[in-house]
Amino acid sequence: MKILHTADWHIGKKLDNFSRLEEQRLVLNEICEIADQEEVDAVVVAGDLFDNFNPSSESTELLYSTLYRLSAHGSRAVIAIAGNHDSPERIEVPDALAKVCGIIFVGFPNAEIKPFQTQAGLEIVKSDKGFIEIKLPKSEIPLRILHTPYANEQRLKTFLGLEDSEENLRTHLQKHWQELAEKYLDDNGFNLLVTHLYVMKKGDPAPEEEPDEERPILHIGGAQAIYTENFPEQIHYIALGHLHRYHRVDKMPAPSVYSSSPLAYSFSEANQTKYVILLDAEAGKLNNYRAIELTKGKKLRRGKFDSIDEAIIWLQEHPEDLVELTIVSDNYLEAADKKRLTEAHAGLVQIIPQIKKIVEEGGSSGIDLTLSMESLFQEYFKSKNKGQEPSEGLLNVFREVLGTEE
Ligand SMILES: [Mn+2]
Repeated sequence: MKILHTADWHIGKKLDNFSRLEEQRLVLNEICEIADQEEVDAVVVAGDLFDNFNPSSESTELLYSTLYRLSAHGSRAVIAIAGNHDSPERIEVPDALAKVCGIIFVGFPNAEIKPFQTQAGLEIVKSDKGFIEIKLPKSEIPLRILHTPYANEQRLKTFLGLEDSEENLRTHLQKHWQELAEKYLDDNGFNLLVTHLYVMKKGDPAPEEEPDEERPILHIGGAQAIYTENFPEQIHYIALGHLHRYHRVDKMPAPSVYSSSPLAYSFSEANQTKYVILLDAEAGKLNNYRAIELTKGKKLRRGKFDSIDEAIIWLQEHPEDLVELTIVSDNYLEAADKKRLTEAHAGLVQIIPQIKKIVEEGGSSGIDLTLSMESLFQEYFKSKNKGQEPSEGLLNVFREVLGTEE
């Protein structure tokens, strides 16, 4: 049995003002082609299908048409769960139509999927809260899936009857999974758990380079973090979504893997290669899994220069990329320089001015009112801008305002 694991499509996501929809179209097409070439039996999309709760009609169309292609006319199981960016209600809306094609949407934790059968011979043979067993047309062995969409505390309270505290979240999910595992899982099938959560190996440091919005909420003590030791040992593979970097979190009790998002969605992901994961499975075990590199979409590139001319040369060397540029200088970045930079590159997302000089915060010695108006302005500007000197251009404007320009 072959299973494809992907996650964090974030359809409709923009990088600042830059739409990524065309790149998404290309990379999702690439994923469909991989599924066909590898003749996979099932596809698991581990959450954050859309980037926001109210996706545009273009985004919706792209999600549905992609999942439909992946379903191969109801012969391939496609299971898509909600992430923290998805509206769980909205994810489940097309359910009645989706099932005809073998597409299973899971919006809420603990959802119970009503059994169905497609004309191509795909069938849900068992179902419980948070669990399905699928009979696939081309596979002898059943595929069992424990499905847990993103669950914040609110959703967990509502759908799992959770009370407070972080320990409760972990123990509650552990107990929930354990009960399902004992009831339904043995080595006569392949057992997969799919979830959209922040998962770490207990004791490991938290990953640093992650998009801000996917970081765990630390002020509630990392309440969203689930430990790999919370997964039941009957599971053969844990398909994760949420963090955008490809990595295996742990190998015990089974490989728990973040597949990565298909595109780099923030500059913190600038140097990452993106993948989908192909599983080769049989009854009772995972033979192996392989990360297949995705090649479509723009590169995100970060550059840092202290000369505008050098920055422009570098920008012109990378015309196809989306770029974040840091300009190191003594002074405020002049409008004219900013203009030269933006005109040099169509994909310049952000210019970050970085001031070299950091003047130590001296004790406030009072204001010397005998100084000239211009000196007072310079002192004021420096005090408001971390010691940065006003540029000559700005001083000229100031002089003009004062009417003292020669
Ligand atoms: Mn997420």
